[in-house]
Amino acid sequence: MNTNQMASCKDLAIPGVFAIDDTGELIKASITTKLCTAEFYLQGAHLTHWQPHNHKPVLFLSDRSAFAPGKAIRGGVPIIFPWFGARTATSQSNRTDGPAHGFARTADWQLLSATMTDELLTVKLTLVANETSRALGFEHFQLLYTITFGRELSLELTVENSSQTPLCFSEAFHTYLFVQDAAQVKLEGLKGCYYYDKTDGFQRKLQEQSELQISGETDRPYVDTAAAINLHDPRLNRRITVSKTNSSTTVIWNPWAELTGKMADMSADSWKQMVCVETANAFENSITLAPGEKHTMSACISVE
Ligand code: TA6
Repeated sequence: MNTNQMASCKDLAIPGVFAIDDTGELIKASITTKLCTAEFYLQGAHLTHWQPHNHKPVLFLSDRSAFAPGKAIRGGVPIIFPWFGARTATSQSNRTDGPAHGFARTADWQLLSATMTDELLTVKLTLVANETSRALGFEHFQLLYTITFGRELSLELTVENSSQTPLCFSEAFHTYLFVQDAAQVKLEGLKGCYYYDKTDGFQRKLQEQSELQISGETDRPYVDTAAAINLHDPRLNRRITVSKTNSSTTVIWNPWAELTGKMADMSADSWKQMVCVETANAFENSITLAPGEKHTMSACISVE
C-alpha cells in the first residue's frame, strides 16, 4: 500500500471506535463499539476477532499464526476465492495452478468505508484484479465485502463479473469458531444433507443423524444445503448460530490431533478450541456469472 493509499485509509478512522494500525508488517484495523470488539487485517480482508460484550471471543485465532505478507492467517474468517481447496479445472479454464483456497485471502484489499449507524459499525472493502490474479487468469472481477459489527456479525460478499466472458468461481467464508472443547460440541442443521468425506476418499455420504459430533479429523463439504447451523458448546454454555443466504455449501472441518501436529501455524492442542463452520459455494454448488452479472453470499453469526 503506498503512502497516499495509507493516508486515505487512515482518513476513515473513527476516534474511539475504528482505528488503523500500520506499525506492523500487516495493516490492522481495530473496532470498539458499545456492542462488541473486533479486528481485521487489510491483507485478505481477514477478520481475526469478534467478541460481543458479555461473551467470550466467537472466532478462533491460532497463537502460532503468521502475520506476514503473502501468508494466510490461521483462524478468524479467511475469504476463499476464486477456488476452494486445490484449484481444479472449470468450464472456463483447465488450469490447476495457484495457492490452496485461491488468492483473495493473501491479497491486499482496499478499505472503502467505515460508518456507524445505531451503534452498528459497517465496513466495506474491495478487491479487484492485481498482478497475482492476472497471472492466474483472473483479469476482470470485483469483490465487495461488507462486514457489519454488532451483537451479531454480518458478512456479505458480492462478486461482480466485469469481463466479457463467463466467470466461474467457488467461494467461502472459512469461519473458525472458538469452542472450549471440539470433542464436546454438537452441530445441528445437517440432517438429510449429502457431504463428501475428505477423510474417506471423498466418498459422497448422507448425514443421517440430526447432530454431528467431532470425534476425529473431520473434513466434510455438505452440498445443496441452505440450512443454518447451530453449534452447541456445553463447556462455554453457549450456542453459536451461523445462518446464510445464497450459499449452497457448508463445510465442517476440524483437523484433530495428528494433522494439527503437522501444521506449523497451529499449537499441538489448539484443534480442541476450533470448529470450522464454513459458508460456501463450492463443488457442484460453484457459481458461473455471465458478463456484468453479480452474486452476493451472506452469513450472519450470533451467539447466546
Ligand atoms: O475447509 C476445509 C479445508 O479445505 C481442509 O481440507 C483444510 O485444507 C483446510 O481447509 C485448511 O486449509 P488451509 O489452506 O487454510 O490450510
